[in-house]
Amino acid sequence: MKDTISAVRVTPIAFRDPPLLNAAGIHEPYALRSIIELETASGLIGLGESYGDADTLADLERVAPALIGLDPFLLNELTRRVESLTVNRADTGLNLAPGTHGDKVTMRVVSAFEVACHDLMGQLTGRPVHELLGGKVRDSVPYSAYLFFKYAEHLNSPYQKDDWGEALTPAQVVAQAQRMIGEYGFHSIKLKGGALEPGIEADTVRALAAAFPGMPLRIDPNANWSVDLAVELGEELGSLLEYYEDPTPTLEGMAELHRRTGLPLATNMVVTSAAEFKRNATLNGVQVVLSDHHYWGGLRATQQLAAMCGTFGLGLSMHSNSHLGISLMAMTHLAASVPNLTYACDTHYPWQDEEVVAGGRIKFENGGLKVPDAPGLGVTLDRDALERLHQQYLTCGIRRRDDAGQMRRYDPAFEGLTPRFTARAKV
Ligand code: GKR
Ligand code: MG
Repeated sequence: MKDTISAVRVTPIAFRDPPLLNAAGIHEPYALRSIIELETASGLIGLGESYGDADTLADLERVAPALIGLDPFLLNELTRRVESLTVNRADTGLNLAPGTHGDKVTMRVVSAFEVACHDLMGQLTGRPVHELLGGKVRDSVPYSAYLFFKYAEHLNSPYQKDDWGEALTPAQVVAQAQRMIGEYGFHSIKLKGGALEPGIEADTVRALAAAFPGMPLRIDPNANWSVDLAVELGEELGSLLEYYEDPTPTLEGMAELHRRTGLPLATNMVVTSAAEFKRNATLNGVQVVLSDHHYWGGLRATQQLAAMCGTFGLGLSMHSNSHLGISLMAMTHLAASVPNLTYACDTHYPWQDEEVVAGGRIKFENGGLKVPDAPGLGVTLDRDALERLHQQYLTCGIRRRDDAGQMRRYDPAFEGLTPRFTARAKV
């Protein structure tokens, strides 16, 4: 049946987010997302989820009217219409969220609507999204336990305290891992680094390796270590790591690190576009690319990235920012359809306790998500939850993610310079 888009809705939401530490500072008490609905003439609704910062919302709203009348199968036409209405800007986004950078406006708007078009195509054909992408090559998509150093509570916020408690020492992070792995069954670990004194982070990697022998382990300091420090810690920790994620800034810095250590390096910071992919092919800065359909141009463009990784002999993994269930299901369909996505994907999902999809929180089984076979993405909206999270957006006062500004509430002198650490503290 031929159907066309008759209404487009973009709803900003805010959901609770714990005080997680990273290279840029600390998570604010609420994370922002946009929920995209493409309604068709026959009454179907295709869903998407994207960033919720003010710039992304404005870009999505500007394009929305131009999608009326579009056949959701015509993705090339979708791209043409988005391109005609969006302009890439100077790169001012948060360094840790490359998808929000000004130079990715067109790609992230295409991505947001492309996922919702896939949901519609699936509903129109009675096929799950993974079948539109070639079919699943795995029945369950594995995710990793994403650990963070964290404070016990937020300052000056109605959402102050989560039940995970403080994690500022190796023992506390091991306890966090035990709980997360116990509850979700994950079979690999990612530790967000670049936040505390590097010696503590190195001790934490060693403590995790001792507590979970043989479990694949990654650390991601988000480019907050100088090359020399990354070499020193890489030589110490390398044998414990599955891959070493963005320890040091720039492709050139990563290339030097790889030359000096031989370690496999991964990134979601320095290979975030086709142009950077090309430069990496010359420099050999990273050997594993972390995909993210929210800014690579959607599900099909991420499959093309996977093919390029295959051609250039690079590994492929997937990273995330704070997100809810529509993103999680899009990631799952995509990951299920990519044969060379051989690492467990990241997800922030265990850090959230709210949801916007009907049925509430999506359940992991044995560290993975069963790939749904229902038409489309396989999720629908809980309208009451959408309204509640939208009201939370209206009252929370946050309009752009600002981890450094949030950190200045705790430490007014915090500058958030990168790389912040050039050596471990002398003992
Ligand atoms: O949520 O603090 C965070 C992460 O650091 C996120 O912003 C990163 O984009 O998880 C991401 C990563 O792998 O770098
Ligand atoms: Mg990363």
